[in-house]
Amino acid sequence: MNFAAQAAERLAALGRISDEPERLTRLFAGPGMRRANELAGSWMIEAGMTVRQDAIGNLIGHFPGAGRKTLVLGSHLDTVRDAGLYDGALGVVLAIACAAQMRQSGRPLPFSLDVIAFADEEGVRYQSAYLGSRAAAGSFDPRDLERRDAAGATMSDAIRAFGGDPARLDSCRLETANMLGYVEAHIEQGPVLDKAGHAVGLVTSIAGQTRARLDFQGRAGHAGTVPMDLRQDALCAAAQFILEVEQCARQTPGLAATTGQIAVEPNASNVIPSVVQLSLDVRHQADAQRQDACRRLKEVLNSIARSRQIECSWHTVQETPSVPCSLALSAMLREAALRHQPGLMALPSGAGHDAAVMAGIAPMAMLFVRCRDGVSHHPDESVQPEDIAAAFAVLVDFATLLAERHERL
Ligand code: HGY
Ligand code: MN
Ligand code: MN
Repeated sequence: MNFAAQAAERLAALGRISDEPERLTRLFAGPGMRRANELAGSWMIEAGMTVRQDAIGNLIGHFPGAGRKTLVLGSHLDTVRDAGLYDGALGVVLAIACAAQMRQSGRPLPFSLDVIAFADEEGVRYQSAYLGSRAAAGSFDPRDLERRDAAGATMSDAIRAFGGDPARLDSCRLETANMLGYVEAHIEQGPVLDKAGHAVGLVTSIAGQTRARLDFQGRAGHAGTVPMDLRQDALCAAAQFILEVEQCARQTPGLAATTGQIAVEPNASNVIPSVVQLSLDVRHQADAQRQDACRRLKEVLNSIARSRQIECSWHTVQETPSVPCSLALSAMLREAALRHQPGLMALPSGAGHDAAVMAGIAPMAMLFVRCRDGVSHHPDESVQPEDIAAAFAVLVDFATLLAERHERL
């Protein structure tokens, strides 16, 4: 079977593994992740790798090579709610296939090859992204273990129930002294490559992110009897803030800001809302710009609180700095890509990736793969088989170039 057909079959198989019956949702340490790890683990073994699952649930395939160095390839197997087939899974399928190809080539590999399927890049279940890669990079915050999901289960209980060990997350830390680098292939999740007619592209940097939770505390009341000028309506305050966030992002070049989640109490049609909880996601390639935008939004929040006599509070849940890709690894990725595509674009990633965390412990590079109309985080996510084949060829050529030149890194 050719690689593209195998990849399509494997992505479809992963797409059928979900925590929800009607749509693809595979969350950290859930039943879907267990089955996805089993399936991807079987592919790693087929590729000639030894396989282990670490204490947080990362799946790690190891292909021994000569020498002490290790190249790490990977992406994530968790998804958002109602996800597409390719975000994360494509990078894992490509990495396993690249390892299999390097083994089948018969040429001895001058470094070991690890493939990691990270346990939680999206952060959907516990509102804290990159749990798997943070554990692997040694930057996991143990206080996160006490976070509770929507059902009230703590992260540590979820890890234990999954078969992991929350008391031994230090053991997830990768050996970095001999790590050549981390390279991730991932769909672009934007329209740039599609508009340019390019199958693959090179990533220059990954945007920094601020994820926050905003609480609005107003006063419940009867929808029919409380006069409009005497209300402390938490939902109206939140609605005003949401539009201010949109305006701030529209007016700040390069800023993306999103309020994706909202919870309203008591959530009854005839009661003035008393409590609202809102998520906020702010991103920019330049950290100073992102931080300045957050400062301005905090001022807006305080002004709304005063004018509406609402208590508002901002809780920063997670901050991830903008990270540049390794010039040396990217140059090799560029050389490999130009063998398969006459022109090559280099573009920043507005989306976050485990690569942003791995950049903290090793040189990092990313290969973007075109996705139709840039649609992602949606079941309409779509990648052409020939683009998957192109990405595979680039990744194999990159690993081959690295095998020839790794001493010069
Ligand atoms: O949200 C993101 O940027 C990524 O898809 N987790
Ligand atoms: Mn995603
Ligand atoms: Mn992703």
